Amino acid sequence: MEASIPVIDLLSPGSAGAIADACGSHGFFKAVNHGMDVGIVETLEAEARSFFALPEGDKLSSSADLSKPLGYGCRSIGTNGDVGSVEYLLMSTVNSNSTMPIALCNALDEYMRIVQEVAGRVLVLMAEGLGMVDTNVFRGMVQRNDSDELLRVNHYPHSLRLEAPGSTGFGEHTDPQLMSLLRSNSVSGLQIALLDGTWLPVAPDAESIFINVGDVMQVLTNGRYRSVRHRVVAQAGEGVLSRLSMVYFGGPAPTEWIVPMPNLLQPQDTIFYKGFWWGDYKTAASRTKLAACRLEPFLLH
Ligand code: GA4
Repeated sequence: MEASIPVIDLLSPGSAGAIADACGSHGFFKAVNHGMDVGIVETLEAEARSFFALPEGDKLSSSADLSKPLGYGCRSIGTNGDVGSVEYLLMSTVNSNSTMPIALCNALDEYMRIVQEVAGRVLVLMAEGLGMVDTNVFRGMVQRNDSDELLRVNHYPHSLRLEAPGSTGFGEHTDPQLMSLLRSNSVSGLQIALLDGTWLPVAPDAESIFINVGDVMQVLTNGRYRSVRHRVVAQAGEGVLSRLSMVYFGGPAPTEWIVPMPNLLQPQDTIFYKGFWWGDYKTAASRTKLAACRLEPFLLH
């Protein structure tokens, strides 16, 4: 297998096939020609940076209306003792009457709007690459009124890294949803695990976006697309900039039954996973440690 990150031009005629290959081999790829509005991305980056520059008390109180585990967080990830040298904002789309700075709310709303559109296009290509007749099937799952979409803005300040030298930024894990779409500034740190377990650093690229396959997609495709383990390693150097990333997570509705899709199976195929409701999977996931193999209880073989 190629020890480099697949790069896919979303506008090229062969993009669906290239995406299917990348999702099978790496569960990850970099997308260029994605059409995300640069102004909207940069506005959110600037607003998020101003927010993270506020005193800790202000950050906590200004997101207190977002109920746990959503809102502003610092050092602790999830609710089961995981820590990282990271602070973040985590929110679902339904986030109207927030007490966060209005300019930040607007920037988040605008970003959510454009990221949903790009994620939708990528999900269509992911279905097309599998030869599915209904190429809307994945997009439809994450774009229902009750779909479980999340947006996370992660900041890796030098101060937190110095507080805990040698610490990880964000520990290794797979994402539970169908797919995630990440955009970061030009500061490195992201790594993905290859099939043989080695970690491959992902060169940052503020102009591109990065897509990773999540657990639900692995199940729906009966393992043809691979949910990739990834992590962010805090950098030893003292650059001027700190890493800032924004990640969209495309999850289904709580009532969606997740099982290998019959139209992707041949009669002779082995079925690898038991089905589950997304709502139950999410609840179970929230009780696990970050690094846990959350699909293990659903493996049939
Ligand atoms: C990993 C992917 C997303 O960031 C996230 C994370 C969630 C959280 O921060 O609350 C979890 C983690 C993530 C999976 C296991 C549990 C829940 C932290 C954690 C230890 C928002 C998500 O959906 O799952």
